[in-house]
Amino acid sequence: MQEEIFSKIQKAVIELDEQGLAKLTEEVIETGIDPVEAIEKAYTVGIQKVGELFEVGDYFLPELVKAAEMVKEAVANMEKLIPPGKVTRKRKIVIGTVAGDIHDIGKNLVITWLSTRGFEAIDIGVDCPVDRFIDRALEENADMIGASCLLTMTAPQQKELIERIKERELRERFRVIVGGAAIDAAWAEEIGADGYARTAVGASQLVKKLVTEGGPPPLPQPLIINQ
Ligand code: B1M
Repeated sequence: MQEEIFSKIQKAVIELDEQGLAKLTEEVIETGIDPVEAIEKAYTVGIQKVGELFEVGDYFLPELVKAAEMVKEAVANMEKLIPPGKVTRKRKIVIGTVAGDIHDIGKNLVITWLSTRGFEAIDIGVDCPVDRFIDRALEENADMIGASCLLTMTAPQQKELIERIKERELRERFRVIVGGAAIDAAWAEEIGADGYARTAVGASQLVKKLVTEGGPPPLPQPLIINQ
């Protein structure tokens, strides 16, 4: 039954069926399906398929925007159901999407997961110049900075962020983690990040690991959570 609902959700996202999706989201909530599983196996898969249709030219920007809005709303409703977890000490992490990039669904999920795991995740939005990450992290007295990136073209911004932190002589002050569909673990290593996670759930595990066993920044090798 769960698998059936998940495939209906994927179909509703792909077919841009707004009303159908809203009903299915209600069904997920009412039947008590695990929201984490629903986000990962249904909504995320649906929006990824829309991305593939966009890539091959079957869908255009308006379809991409509509699907994204539908998924964003549904995911926001689902996120309210994720139970809070426990961590021993509350740490702060400033998170944004890099300059030139306005994708925020994944970043928002990372923030939700971190918040539900007891971390204080401060959202600095999208299209963030490197100094915005650093200034806000200083203002908030944060422990970590997280940069999300979905476009190959803007991945160098993550590198620039680390370079700028070094230039401002703050590299030993902040741990820096990177993620987003445009990058991978090898890139994280190349640019000298302290950690990389492939998914939002992975990001919460990564932050927890960095807090408990990471050592002071910069780490000689990034911690990688490839799940
Ligand atoms: Co855009 N887009 N888009 N788009 N879009 C992609 C990324 C693309 C792969 C689509 C494609 O061509 N197949 C492609 C990028 C190609 C590339 O560079 N490699 C692309 C393009 C080209 C563009 C435009 C340039 C299109 C145009 O204008 N011609 C434009 C760029 C605008 C800009 O940013 N300047 C554009 C615009 C848009 C919309 C506005 C329409 C919309 C975004 C709406 C929004 O975010 N509010 C959109 C969407 C929806 C997508 C796709 C279809 C879906 C992205 C998404 O939300 N995925 C995407 C295709 C795809 O990814 N297959 C695509 C679901 C989300 C849950 O996953 O964001 O990957 P994701 O996040 C994951 C992980 O990556 C990870 O955790 C999340 C959950 O597990 N993660 C982190 C993310 N951040 C992390 C940070 C961490 C750790 C983990 O630590 C800090």
